[in-house]
Amino acid sequence: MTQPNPKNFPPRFTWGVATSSYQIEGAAHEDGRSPSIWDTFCATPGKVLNGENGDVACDHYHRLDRDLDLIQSLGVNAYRFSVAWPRIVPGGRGATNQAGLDFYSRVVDGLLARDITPWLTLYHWDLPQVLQDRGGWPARDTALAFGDYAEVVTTALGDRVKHWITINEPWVAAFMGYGNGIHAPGHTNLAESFAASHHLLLAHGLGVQAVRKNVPDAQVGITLNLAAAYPATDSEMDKAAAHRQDGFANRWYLDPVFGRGYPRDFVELLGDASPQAQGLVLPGDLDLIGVVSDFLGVNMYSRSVVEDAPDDGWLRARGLRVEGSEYTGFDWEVAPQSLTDLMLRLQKDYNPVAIYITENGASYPDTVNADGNVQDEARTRYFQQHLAALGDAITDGAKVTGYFAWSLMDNFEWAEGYDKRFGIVYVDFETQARTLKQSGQWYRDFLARAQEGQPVTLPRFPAPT
Ligand code: PNW
Repeated sequence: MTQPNPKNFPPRFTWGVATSSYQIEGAAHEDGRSPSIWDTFCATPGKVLNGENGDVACDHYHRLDRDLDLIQSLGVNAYRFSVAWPRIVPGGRGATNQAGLDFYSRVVDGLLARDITPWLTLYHWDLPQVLQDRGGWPARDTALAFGDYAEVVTTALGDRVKHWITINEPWVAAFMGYGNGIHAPGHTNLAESFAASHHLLLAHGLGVQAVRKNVPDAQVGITLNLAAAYPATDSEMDKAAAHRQDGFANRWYLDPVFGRGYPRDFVELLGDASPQAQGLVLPGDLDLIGVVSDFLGVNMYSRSVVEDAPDDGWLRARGLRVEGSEYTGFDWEVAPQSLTDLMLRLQKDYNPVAIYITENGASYPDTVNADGNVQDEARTRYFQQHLAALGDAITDGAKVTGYFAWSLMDNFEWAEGYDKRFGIVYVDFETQARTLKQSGQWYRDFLARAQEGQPVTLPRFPAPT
């Protein structure tokens, strides 16, 4: 079996676990939080598996201290979480809700007391519904409202939070929210989705500005979900299809964030649906989006293998299931080598100052055995293979400086409800009991070896049973 070598990771590497607000918090109607587009989407029949929602989720909002102990017991030195905009500015714009800020202040203080570095994501998809009612991400005003919200959060928490992620996965928020409609708010309009993508990137630029202004000693970046795209065959047609897929999933976001503007071939392909053709790219926008940031966050789960498909929609590319490959419970191909390829390609093509893997993980249908253990061999192997692949990329020159496993615990997996489990901690959603899975034990033991000889604080609490 492929085993990662802890020695391949440089000293002071950031090792963490990640979550997001709507997926874990619950307390959806408490302490002044207003509805987000996900509350609305979940309440719309047929949108989320089994009609489930995030009203309770992992009840993290009420179990904060125990969950922070759990995080500490893993021996991580960082924790990535997101702030729910509707808790902070329930009206989308305007008045601040102090109770919302107080909760995240407790999160941050609890982490710092345990010697864990907080990594704060400002937007992980829970847009206040009131802003969707005024047009959502396809409207430029939403980006401006995000700028105000970022101003509030950086002012309130910037004295203690020094690692900021502006936007999580603009591709998913834009395309799955407004293009294929699988995510909230469930619209299906290509032009709208590309308008949304431009305003999400604009929001990133405004977020960087707010962090720089209010937390000058902070590091700030964006998190993109990236998947290396490979042609199904060596044919020129399939190679061109893979290049289009790469434009769609990767270059559309990477190019502007690294100051190059939008990739011209893809603007052309989009035609009337491009933000340029819609007249949405205003003077100064590309400078704002391309402002130099401190790191690139990458969420990596899989790769895509595509063939030319002349009749298949506007992208004319079809993703293929790879014969003989292993697939996760989410039906995503397990493709660790593509992580090495992706990291080296980013280093070569974009030369980022630093790359953090802000999410990586796999979903499988876990069960608790009679002896109380969760033997998630497949997930354990997934982490081992991907960390080995990441170690290879670092050895070959990729400037990767951190890794966050997705996720700390099983949680509300968006359109899949509670059916898909990504946690290294098992959550019984009836009792809210948490059980460290075999993968979590492996990760904890691996981190102990990777951080050997480094200044780490040993957990003050025993691992929960
Ligand atoms: C990410 N895709 O979502 C999110 O950041 C997490 O909140 C989520 O739980 C996790 O991955 C697992 O799904 C993605 O279709 C959703 O390529 C869809 C895609 C990628 C990432």
